[in-house]
Amino acid sequence: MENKILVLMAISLNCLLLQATVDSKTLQKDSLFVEVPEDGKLTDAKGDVRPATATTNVAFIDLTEMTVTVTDNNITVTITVADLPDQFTYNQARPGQLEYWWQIFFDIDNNSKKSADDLLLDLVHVRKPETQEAQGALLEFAKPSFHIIEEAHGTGFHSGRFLGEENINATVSENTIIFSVDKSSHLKLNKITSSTKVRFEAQYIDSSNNSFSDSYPNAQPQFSAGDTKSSSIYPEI
Ligand SMILES: [Ca+2]
Ligand SMILES: [Ca+2]
Repeated sequence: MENKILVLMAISLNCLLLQATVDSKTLQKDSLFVEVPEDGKLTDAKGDVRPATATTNVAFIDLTEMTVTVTDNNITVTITVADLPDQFTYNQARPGQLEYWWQIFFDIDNNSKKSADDLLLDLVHVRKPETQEAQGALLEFAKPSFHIIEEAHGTGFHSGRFLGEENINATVSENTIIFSVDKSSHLKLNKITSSTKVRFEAQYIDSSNNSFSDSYPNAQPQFSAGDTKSSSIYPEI
């Protein structure tokens, strides 16, 4: 009898431990997105681009301060980085590869995961095939778009673009990238409200195919250089 009780106790303890493990995993997932505080301001540490092995300056993806302001009519997002140079060198990545990107995810279904129907605003540069290395200001080569996640799988997802630069006002001021979108540009934008949780990611892939990234909230990197393609963020490429 005593043995049986011990066994039962052991099983219960196991269940408790299992439960604790699940809970900590849930918490980790929760940290993928964050609520926007009333003043709209979010801050990230400076100097936390990963991996820390860059031999060139990657401060342009080092997120430091972000703001999100959502009204009934407009969505404005700012992303300040440690240093945004006046001139960038681009088209150093492999042809067809995402090279520079800054993204904000909106957790439309409020499940703290990247999932179907979540929305994504970004500023991206992909090296097109048969283009040469060039120099220019950020907005000469990187373009803003709004996407909807159609299907999420593991760390990757498929998404569809529904709004382009003609409807998204992107500007640069000092070290800050500013996006402003009228909600009347697309019905989907009405799903974004001041209580929608957000996540920021910035990434750069250099000429040797090394991937560097920063995110807020801080979490595991979503992609490494090896699986960037399988993430299929931009199926049109
Ligand atoms: Ca940072
Ligand atoms: Ca979600």
